[in-house]
Amino acid sequence: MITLYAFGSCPDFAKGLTRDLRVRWALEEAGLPYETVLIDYAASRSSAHLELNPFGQVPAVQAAGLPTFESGAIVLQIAENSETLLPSHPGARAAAISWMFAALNSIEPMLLGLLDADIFHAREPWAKEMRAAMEARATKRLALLEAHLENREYVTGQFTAADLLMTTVLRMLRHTDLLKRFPSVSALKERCEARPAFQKALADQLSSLDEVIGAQAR
Ligand SMILES: N[C@@H](CCC(=O)N[C@@H](CS)C(=O)NCC(=O)O)C(=O)O
Repeated sequence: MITLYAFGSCPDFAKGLTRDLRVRWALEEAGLPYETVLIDYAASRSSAHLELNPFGQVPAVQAAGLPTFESGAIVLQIAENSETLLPSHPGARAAAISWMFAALNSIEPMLLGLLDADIFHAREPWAKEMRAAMEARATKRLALLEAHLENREYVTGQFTAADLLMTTVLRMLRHTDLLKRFPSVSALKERCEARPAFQKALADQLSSLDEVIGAQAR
């Protein structure tokens, strides 16, 4: 059985965004059953959780006694057993892995600056000053993604774990209207969010946020 560690509560702005969604979605696409252990902040700093994720973060996963952390690593591990998420053809596989890392290393950091300015540090005096620079940085990178996607339905031509990660990254901009400037990027996100596996993962995540945190998480 695969065990996923996720938060049992989070601020409203983070509902539907926390990174366990990536893992839930990948598990749904791969058709793998899993159980969820919901933790709170105190549990995330416990020595038991730090064994699973040295940064005290979620998601973390245990499968067959092996702990994995970092959402990208977990999704890659799940994808290894799913032709949908990671095609076996060497060219398609190389492209999918490249784009998985691109979503997490070349797009996500560019978008997180806007979350910092608008949400995490919104009350800091410097947040307003940095916002324009953060938006310009995100816009530049999204414009290149838009150009890549102009004649493609998915980042590598067919749906893979790269689209899954890219979609969860793009969702971080939902408090802005920035994506409206990028029709192909928006279309990719909407196409992926329409997948039944995404809908199921999102519904499960949102309903888990209302559950009482289990004693086993402490
Ligand atoms: N690079 C990590 C980031 C994980 C991360 O930032 N997790 C957030 C929830 S989405 C978290 O645990 N925040 C609480 C904290 O950092 O203490 C990954 O992709 O798994």
